[in-house]
Amino acid sequence: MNAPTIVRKPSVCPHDCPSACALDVEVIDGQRIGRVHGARDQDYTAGVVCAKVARYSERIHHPDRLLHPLRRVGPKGAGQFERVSWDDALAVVAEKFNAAERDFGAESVWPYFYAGTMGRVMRDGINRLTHAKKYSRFYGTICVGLAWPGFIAGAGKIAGPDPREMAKSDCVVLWGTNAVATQVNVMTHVARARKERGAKLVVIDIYRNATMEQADLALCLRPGTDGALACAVMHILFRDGLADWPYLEKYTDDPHGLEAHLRTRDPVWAAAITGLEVAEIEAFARLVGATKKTFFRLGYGFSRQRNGAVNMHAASCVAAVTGAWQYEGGGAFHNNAAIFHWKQTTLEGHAFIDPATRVLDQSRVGAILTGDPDALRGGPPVKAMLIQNTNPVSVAPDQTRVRRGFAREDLFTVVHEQFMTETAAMADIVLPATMFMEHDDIYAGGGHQYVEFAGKLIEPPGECRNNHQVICALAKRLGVDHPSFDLSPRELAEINLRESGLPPLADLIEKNWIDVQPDFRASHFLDGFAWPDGKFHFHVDWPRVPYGNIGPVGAWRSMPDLPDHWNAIEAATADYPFRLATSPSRSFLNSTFNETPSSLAREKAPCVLVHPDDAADLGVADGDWATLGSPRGEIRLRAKLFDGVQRGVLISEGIWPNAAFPDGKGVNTLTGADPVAPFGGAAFHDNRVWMKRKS
Ligand SMILES: Nc1nc2c(c(=O)[nH]1)N[C@H]1C(S)=C(S)[C@@H](COP(=O)(O)OP(=O)(O)OC[C@H]3O[C@@H](n4cnc5c(=O)[nH]c(N)nc54)[C@H](O)[C@@H]3O)O[C@H]1N2
Ligand SMILES: Nc1nc2c(c(=O)[nH]1)N[C@H]1C(S)=C(S)[C@@H](COP(=O)(O)OP(=O)(O)OC[C@H]3O[C@@H](n4cnc5c(=O)[nH]c(N)nc54)[C@H](O)[C@@H]3O)O[C@H]1N2
Ligand code: SF4
Ligand SMILES: [Mo]
Repeated sequence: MNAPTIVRKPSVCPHDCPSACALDVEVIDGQRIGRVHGARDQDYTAGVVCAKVARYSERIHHPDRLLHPLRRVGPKGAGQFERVSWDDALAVVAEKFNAAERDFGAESVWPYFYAGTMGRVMRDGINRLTHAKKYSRFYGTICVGLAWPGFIAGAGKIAGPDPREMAKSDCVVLWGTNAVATQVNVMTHVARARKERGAKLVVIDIYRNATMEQADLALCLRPGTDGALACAVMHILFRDGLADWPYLEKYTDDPHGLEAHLRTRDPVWAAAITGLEVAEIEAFARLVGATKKTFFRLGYGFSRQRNGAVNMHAASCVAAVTGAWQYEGGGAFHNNAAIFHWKQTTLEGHAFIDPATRVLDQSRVGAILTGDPDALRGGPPVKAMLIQNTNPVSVAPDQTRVRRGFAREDLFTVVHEQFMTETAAMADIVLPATMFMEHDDIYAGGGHQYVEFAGKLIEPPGECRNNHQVICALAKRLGVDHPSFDLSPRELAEINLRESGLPPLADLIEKNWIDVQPDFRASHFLDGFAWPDGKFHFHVDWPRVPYGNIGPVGAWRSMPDLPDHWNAIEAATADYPFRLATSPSRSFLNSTFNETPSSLAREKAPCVLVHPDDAADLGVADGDWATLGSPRGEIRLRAKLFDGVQRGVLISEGIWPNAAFPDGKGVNTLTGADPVAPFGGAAFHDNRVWMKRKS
């Protein structure tokens, strides 16, 4: 027998992760995937990938992959399906979509997608069909809806210093991101700064996670209190002469107004709100005040609170008061979305858009499917859905309502998936999807500055088809006759790059990735911030922040105009005495990888971390079963005693399959889908709950 031939091929990790790693993949005999490595010669990835993607062969060659189209035969959600041909499956979809359109109007069809793949053609192409058919449009709020407006409020756009500059920093502040678990490459650059420059690492989080374990200064505060911390830090900077006045006068809107406003927001005030010691707050302020090259790496986690946008803005303001933005290795960075100037004109079929077509909020899928008139924005019920790259029955907030919605016998759903997820199990038609090494696409980093290409490396198994094929085939059957549905993924990628002013596809294919970081002056806003007046804004007129397409929602009228502790969170009460965060786990990526054996083995079982003193009060011992209840529902899981949280705070890591819980109810049973100010989104880490021992 011949030894297998292993060829190393370039690729890109498609998952919903700011790292968008450049990969170096072992392809065995041209048919199978072996070990996956990080590309060594791409300087952001720098040879490192997370363990779950290194073992991708487990996922791509998983015995449970969907291989054939299926049609439901039993009752909704019972999991009884029969195999059908692609032709028959697509014919049923077209018939049902057309029936919904005929009886309830085109807006009764709602294509629903998210970032299960970050490939631009495969992820965003669904919008072309939506717009061509005037179906209800999709407003993606679940992830960035709070963080992005919060960052734009100050700097004017989502961009900032080159993330590789973390390695040139004297102090890196990881604020509300568990980077060791969620974007491991950040730690590569932090490690360099520490090794080569003796840089300090500050971690601000609500529990002692793997990232905080590495910190020189660890600030473990109460959830939803980062605005108070940021205000007290800026108070100290002004008080102690550590504010950079020449910078403030030149680059910010109203430093004197800010200073006056912060006079009452002193460390004693913030200590009471955050649960931190005054000395900890003073030490943090002194460190960032004295260290000009401080890089504030602002994560998503701390924005997933009902005051999250305000807290994100407040944290970004600290870098303006110290003037850190001026220096290489300094400033505040959240995500690089704006540097790519994506124009999705052809890919998303912008020419087809009718602005009168309603837009429905992703996070409110439960309310929408159960007929809430406000969530439906006064329009018709949703009667049919096409779902790609997302698993709402598991990941969306207020799961009880989401499940009730998907269980409607009069709702027709088609789910295009790689696995029989909880959402696919509720479908009428299930279509098998390719994985990234089985199709072509282009990608861009959120946490870095590369545009990347990844080509098809192996043939898909069974009858799997890619998202683009399904969208184009459906368009044909639904009577859409437009050349944009006849293009190949490469042709669409080529057009997308050209419309965006990015390098041509041929260059990308040849080089694998292209660096589009703007120059130093632009990245550091040295010629002005992205507001018309060129200033960093301490004052925020929230409804005017250029973000969002359904207008202000929630409690936006009571949002503070200057950085503050905005008391909009689900504070604990006598009935719900704990605050629960549902933080990501290291070995799952949202609900992805919760099907691979090694990730499951590492994460073991769903559990809740509880402070030992709280556990003692409740009579709960390590490993006991516990019940958690929020105003939205109850779940059962094991308790784990853990002293790395403040009292009254609970953490449950990871989006486990709902079936991993004894009652089949997942963690999102507890989370709320009330639209969060200013423009909607989900406060996944902001839940008041009770906890009981359960024998
Ligand atoms: N392994 C793994 N990687 C992932 C994901 C995953 O599920 N697993 N998900 C991917 C996706 S879609 C995203 S958006 C990113 C998100 O990645 P991150 O930006 O890291 O955001 P989160 O993981 O939601 O939360 C980060 C940390 O913030 C903490 N936190 C919660 N509330 C507060 C608060 O009020 N204040 C402070 N200071 N901290 C708080 C959480 O407990 C958590 O430790 O990660 C991506 N990468
Ligand atoms: N409790 C709690 N809930 C959360 C969060 C939290 O922190 N706590 N985080 C929230 C966040 S930030 C996010 S972004 C959401 C994400 O939630 P989801 O959008 O559900 O996230 P993923 O698990 O990334 O991707 C979902 C599915 O996409 C499929 N998929 C991948 N590639 C393709 C493809 O090419 N084609 C097709 N058709 N399917 C594909 C995968 O098989 C997977 O089942 O979850 C949110 N939910
Ligand atoms: S760190 Fe993120 S981008 Fe990199 S391989 Fe892992 S999931 Fe993919
Ligand atoms: Mo996300």
